[in-house]
Parts: sequence; structure tokens; C-alpha cells
Amino acid sequence: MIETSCISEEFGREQRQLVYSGQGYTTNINVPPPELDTIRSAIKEQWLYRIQIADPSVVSKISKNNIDISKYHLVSADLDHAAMWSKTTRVLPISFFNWFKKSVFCNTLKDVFGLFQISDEENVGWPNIYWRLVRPNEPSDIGPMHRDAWFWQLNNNFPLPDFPFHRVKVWIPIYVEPGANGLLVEPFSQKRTDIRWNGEERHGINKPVLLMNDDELKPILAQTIPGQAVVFNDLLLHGGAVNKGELSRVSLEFTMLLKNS
Ligand SMILES: O=C(O)CCC(=O)C(=O)O
Ligand SMILES: [Fe+2]
Repeated sequence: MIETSCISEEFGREQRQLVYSGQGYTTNINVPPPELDTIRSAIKEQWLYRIQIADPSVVSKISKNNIDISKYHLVSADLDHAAMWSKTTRVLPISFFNWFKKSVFCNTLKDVFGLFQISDEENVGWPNIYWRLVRPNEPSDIGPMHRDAWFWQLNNNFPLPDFPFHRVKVWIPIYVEPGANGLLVEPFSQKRTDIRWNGEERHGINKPVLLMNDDELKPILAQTIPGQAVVFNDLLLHGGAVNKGELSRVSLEFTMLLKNS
């Protein structure tokens, strides 16, 4: 059975206005708590499985001490953290996508934005819904401020749908401490025309480099609770905030390729 959401036309119009022509994002679309539990289980399973491959003794330590993914920083020193979490290891399996596409959350997005596909920029063969870990006080776990559109401009090998489309990004906090960690956004920055940046090749991937001084950007930390998504314009400036909390921050992301109407 396909779950249906029960949002009004007006709610949908307001959210689209916020994303496309207002502040550039909305935080009004939430993952219902039971669905957040399912997402947490799926991420934890993939996290543990990857650690099992890297070093089974760390899995024993995790089980014995009942360490949850939000306490990952307690075991990451036993692992080759920098090497083991390439993006493809964090793309959830197709079975997850098959559950997700019938979820209330996914159907709410469809009711607000219309029909969409989720992009497969890692070329794994199914839509890329992937998670991210940001440990406390680890500046190297976050990237600089950017527009997601830059990645698409720099990489012309990303598979595309067979319909005219535009992109909107979805970022969902899974374990987050509001005010201490999460996503930085600059409201209205999708409209800025003064942003200087460059492309640079690193590890065979073209990555954008921001050419702005810190005082030229005005990022704020999105105050979101677990499950409260940030749905944002492809041109919005955003980035990870250095984690000033107690827990490892876990978030989930995907890009909607929305059918132009
Ligand atoms: O979670 C982060 O640190 C960055 C997220 C991001 O860049 C995105 O969702 O596009
Ligand atoms: Fe991004």
C-alpha cells in the first residue's frame, strides 16, 4: 500500500515559495517518528557492517559496551576513519530505497514538489540516499560552504532522468543536538550573484573551491530536531557546522530531480 500524506494545497504552496523564491529552504517537512526509527536502524546496520569488514574486533567492542552510532567517536580511533567511509559505503541499499519510496515522508515531498526521481551520482545503479557522520570537535569531518549546483556543473557524468528537471536537496538530521551541531545555511543566498568559486580536481573528482572571505558570508545554524528536514534550493549556500556537541552528528541526504511543470 502506498502511504499518503495529508497536507493542504496551501501548505505545499508555502513550502515551494520558501525554497524557490523566499529564504531558499524550508524546515517545515518532518519525518514521522516511526519512520525516523526505521531510518536509524538502516543506517546503524550499514555502519556496523562496514566496521565489521574493516575490523571485527571493533564490532565486539561496540556490542559489549552498547555503543550507538551517535557515540561513534568513542571507537573511531581504533579504525582508519579517513579511509573507510568513502561516499559509496554510505549509500543505503536498494532495499532501503524500496521502503523509502512508500514512506509518508517521501509522499509528503511528492505532494509538495510534484513527481521526482532521486539522483544516482555515485553510479551505484539505484537512487542515492546516503548518510554522514560528523564527530565532535573534528573540523576535518565537515566541508566548506558551497552550492550543490557546483557539483553538477563540474561533473557532467552524473546520470540524468529522461525528463526536463530541476534540483532540490533534502538534508535530514538523524542524530543532532540543536544549537550545537547540524547544517549551516545562508538564508536567501540562492539569489546572490557575487559568489566567487573555482573547480579543482582532487582524488579524480572535480570539487568546488569557495573563493570568499569568511566575513562575506552570513551562515546561520539551522535549528532542527531529529527528523526535521532542511529542504533547500540547489543554489543555497550551505555547509556542515563543526560539531560542538557531545554526540556524533548523523544526517541523511539526497537530491530530488523534480519534473519541471
Ligand atoms: O551535512 C553536512 O555536513 C553537509 C551537507 C551538505 O552539503 C548537503 O546536504 O548538501
Ligand atoms: Fe551540499
